Amino acid sequence: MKKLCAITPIEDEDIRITKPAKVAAGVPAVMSTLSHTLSAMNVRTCTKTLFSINQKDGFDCPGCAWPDPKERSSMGEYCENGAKAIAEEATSRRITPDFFKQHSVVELSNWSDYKLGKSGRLTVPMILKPGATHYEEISWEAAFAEIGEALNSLATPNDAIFYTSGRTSNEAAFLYQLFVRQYGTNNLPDCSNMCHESSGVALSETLGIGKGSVKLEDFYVADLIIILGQNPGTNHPRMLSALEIAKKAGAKVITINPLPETGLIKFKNPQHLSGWVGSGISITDLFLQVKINGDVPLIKAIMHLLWQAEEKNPGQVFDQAFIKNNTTGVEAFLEDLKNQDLELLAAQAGISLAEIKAATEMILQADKIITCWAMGLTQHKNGVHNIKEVVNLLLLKGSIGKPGAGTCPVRGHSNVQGDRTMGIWEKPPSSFLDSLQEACHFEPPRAHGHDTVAAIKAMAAEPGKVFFAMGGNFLSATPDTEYTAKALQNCKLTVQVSTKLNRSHLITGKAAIILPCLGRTEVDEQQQGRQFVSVENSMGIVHNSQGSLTPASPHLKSEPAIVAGLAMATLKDKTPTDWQKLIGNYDLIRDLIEQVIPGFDNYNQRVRNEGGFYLPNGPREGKFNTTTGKAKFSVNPVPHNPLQAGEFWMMTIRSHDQFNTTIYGLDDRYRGIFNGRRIILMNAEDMEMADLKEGDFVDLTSHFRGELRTAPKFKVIAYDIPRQCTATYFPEANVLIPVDSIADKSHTPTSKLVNISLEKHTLR
Ligand SMILES: Nc1nc2c(c(=O)[nH]1)N[C@H]1C(S)=C(S)[C@@H](COP(=O)(O)OP(=O)(O)OC[C@H]3O[C@@H](n4cnc5c(=O)[nH]c(N)nc54)[C@H](O)[C@@H]3O)O[C@H]1N2
Ligand SMILES: Nc1nc2c(c(=O)[nH]1)N[C@H]1C(S)=C(S)[C@@H](COP(=O)(O)OP(=O)(O)OC[C@H]3O[C@@H](n4cnc5c(=O)[nH]c(N)nc54)[C@H](O)[C@@H]3O)O[C@H]1N2
Ligand SMILES: [Mo]
Repeated sequence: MKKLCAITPIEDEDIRITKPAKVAAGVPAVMSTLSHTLSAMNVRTCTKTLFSINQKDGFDCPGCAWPDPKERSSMGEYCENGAKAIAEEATSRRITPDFFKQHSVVELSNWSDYKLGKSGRLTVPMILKPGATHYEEISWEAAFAEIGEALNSLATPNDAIFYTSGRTSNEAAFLYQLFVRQYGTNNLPDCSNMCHESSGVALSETLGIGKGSVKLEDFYVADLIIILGQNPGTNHPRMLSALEIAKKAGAKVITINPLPETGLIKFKNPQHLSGWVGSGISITDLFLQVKINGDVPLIKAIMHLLWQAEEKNPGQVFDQAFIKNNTTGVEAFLEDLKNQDLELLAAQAGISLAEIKAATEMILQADKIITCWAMGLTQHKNGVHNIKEVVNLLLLKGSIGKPGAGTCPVRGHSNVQGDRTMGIWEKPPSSFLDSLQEACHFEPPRAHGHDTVAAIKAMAAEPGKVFFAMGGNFLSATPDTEYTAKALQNCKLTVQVSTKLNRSHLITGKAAIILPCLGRTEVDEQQQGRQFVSVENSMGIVHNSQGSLTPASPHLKSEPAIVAGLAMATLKDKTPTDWQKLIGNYDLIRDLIEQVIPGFDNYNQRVRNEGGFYLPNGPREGKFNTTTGKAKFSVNPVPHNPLQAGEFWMMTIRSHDQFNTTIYGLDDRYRGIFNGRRIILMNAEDMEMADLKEGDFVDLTSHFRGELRTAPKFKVIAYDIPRQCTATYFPEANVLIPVDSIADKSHTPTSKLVNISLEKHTLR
């Protein structure tokens, strides 16, 4: 029998557990930076790269979307995890055609994600022909022709799916959507569908723009910063520097999280001398250890207390003038709030009344409040409600549209926000399509396309589709890994534009193609000379990014050049666009963007200004482009997540040594977990009730509408986490997340809440 590819290989691990760290960053972070970078590249490349990250003439860190301060640190404006991201890309290891001759696809699929990633950079286009066991080399021209032919043979363009991960530059993203729409579909799912889509939906409905409203400078003058469902010490380490400045200027911080994340407790800034020798700065003033998905009842309880205080002292608590002039819906909102039962809310949140009162007191005192959040709020069935409830709190306090206050959804991928601005969206607004039609002289399709989950289901439902990915690792990042694998294997062709080898190259359609591309750190030479690209950070600032390293291979193409090659091979003479000309000089792409997308006037000139330029943001100026023309209060019900006997809530989180599905290393230093990833964090009392000891292995089963999914062999770790709550790492636990378990409206997979049960390990 033909050996099958492993979808989720399981390695034997010798996991070591210590106490969680008390302080984030400091000297251990510097040591870790050096060990990761020096093991991947030589000292010269290492220093050259680290010092040009996020500098004004350097490249944008591919690590995350946190903005750069005006004053850049001379020690390099990067963090430990940004350095790991760079080391991963600037590694000196290479994957050559010989590598693929030596290792069959089945063999590679049995390697861990860690080992796949450490194999090095992809260097030449490769094809896996139908029925073949090994990838073989193919020329760019032949690869484009194969893909073009497959696309043109589909019954309808809607049988093709074009995924984007969030590292793609504005220029590449714009060209990509232009090609896809000229080809004839809006099937443009992206990683945002699994990430901040709930934020986009909630903020658009309530405030009129799907982005945050604060700038970095606002942190420095805020009275209070509330951080919900986010772990910046690992995922946005440079945010800790902003929090450090805010704290020194007198701001208070409330943290809402089921886990006491080290970075939010204490921080030693490695970019200052004091971070090397001092004892560090305390970040959180009040930690509310909420149950998983307990945020709505918690915020409601706080707002109920605020309302009681306002009743006692009218006009002293709420910003009545702001509410009157700038909002709608406050009556229905207050009606619902008054009728809430405080004790019940506290129980649902898992927070004591005393702590809720302490939080309320801090909010009462604060005039300028910033709320920050990430996946802990968005990846829930009620993800949209979670964020709308956060907006309600800001509106009551008039904490939006003034310095030091507003919304801060902290984005993930370094250009995920820019990609959406560029039109990577399965549901493009008609105004965008109208401008595209006018500027680019073609009729874009109007019907909405598939988002990520819908795309998986469409591929599973019908054989013979074509799946194309601009970056990312679709198989491992999406939910329900076994189901998604079948969906991809059902395709006639799957294509990945990638820098590094990952599991999506190994679990493929009948045929598969790998197109290797330049990374951020590398020089991009085109016909008219050296090019730069631009990106939009989490706070709406568009700035340029230019690589300085010699490309990993002379055969790599830039993402814009790949899109152009594909467009010419697929559309042939049916395109009104001069693709060749556009990629000869990216200024021409930016000219086109300027014609189509509002806010990009004088793009070429302004993007060359130091620090870039800021995109228009209504809420920042007190303008709310909603259906009522004002900011909207909303009524968000308390979620109910019943547990059957023996069940727990499970959230999937990131360790300190990973970037999504890229596994940099096997440690989660801050949480005290070393040398392995198949772990489950549990409350010690729950363990006792379940007759489990630390170090026991368990098999996990998820329960959803009568469907069962299993994942074997996770090591139990006793951890400071609320009762009934557990945590595992993404992507190991993605097999347990049902494809139909998605957020209302945003369709984001509920990666932070799945019901599971556990049995002592016996499977496999
Ligand atoms: N180094 C590194 N940097 C990254 C990434 C990476 O993988 N590695 N990924 C990037 C991407 S794409 C993204 S989207 C971001 C992700 O950044 P985060 O959202 O910080 O990442 P997660 O690990 O998913 O962490 C979610 C946090 O939410 C908490 N949480 C879970 N459920 C709940 C809940 O119901 N309520 C509350 N209040 N909290 C909850 C968890 O305990 C955890 O602290 O980071 C980006 N930056
Ligand atoms: N269970 C669970 N699932 C989740 C999440 C979770 O918290 N829990 N988080 C979700 C979130 S927030 C996100 S954003 C998604 C992430 O989903 P994706 O964006 O699809 O996944 P990544 O792991 O970031 O993609 C990594 C791959 O991108 C490629 N790559 C890196 N740099 C470049 C580049 O410059 N160009 C190109 N073309 N390719 C490049 C490399 O080949 C690398 O292997 O996962 C989601 N999945
Ligand atoms: Mo993300």
